[in-house]
Amino acid sequence: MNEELIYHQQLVPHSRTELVAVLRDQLSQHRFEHVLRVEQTAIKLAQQNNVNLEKASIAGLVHDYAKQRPDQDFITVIKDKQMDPELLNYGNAIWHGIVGAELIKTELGIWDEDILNAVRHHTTGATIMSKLEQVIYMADYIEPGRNFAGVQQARQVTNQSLQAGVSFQTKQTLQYLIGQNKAIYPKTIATYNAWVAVNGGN
Ligand code: DGI
Ligand code: FE
Ligand code: FE
Repeated sequence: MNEELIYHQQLVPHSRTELVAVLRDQLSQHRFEHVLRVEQTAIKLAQQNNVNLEKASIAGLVHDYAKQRPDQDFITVIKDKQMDPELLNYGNAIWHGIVGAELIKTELGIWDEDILNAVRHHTTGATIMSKLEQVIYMADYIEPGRNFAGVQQARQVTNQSLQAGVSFQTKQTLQYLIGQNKAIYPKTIATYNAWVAVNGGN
């Protein structure tokens, strides 16, 4: 059964229904349906891990808000806000979360840093992640529409322990990216070192 939360906390100047309508307008049908599944998965993980449900709903809905924006929109924000110039060596995969969070502030009126950090870090993770950030990182990976090899194990591990899920995904994603000869964004490596590598580098 789907949770349709009523927002009470003034984290967003819209009702959930209005926010959903904005997302339907911004995203393809395929991406929109992904976002709704991430929201529901995030709410479930939030319930299991004592995380604010309203934040989980909002962050789940908006995490891919900027995914279908043209590259130039991100490049403009990176330059205007003097974000890390290293970002310019990457593309939409890295930008839609980290840079997309800036668009979410001005365009959706969401200024809660906990929600914004969950969006920023949903692709690369981060060395230190709040429970909400962990919930969104995992919900994006295990939502019921995902069907890559290993997703069942990812769901089981995450249901046992949110942190173990973060570690599992971090390792799998890095292995996958290396297998594809992709450039690894330095924060992705930092996430791996913090969440997967054995203490002290031994
Ligand atoms: O936006 P989604 O498709 O729902 O999922 P996502 O935001 O987790 O991932 C977007 C893509 O980013 C996915 O294909 C994996 C890729 N990715 C994650 N970390 C890195 C990365 N790509 C590069 N090149 N470097 C990274 O460090
Ligand atoms: Fe994403
Ligand atoms: Fe996503």
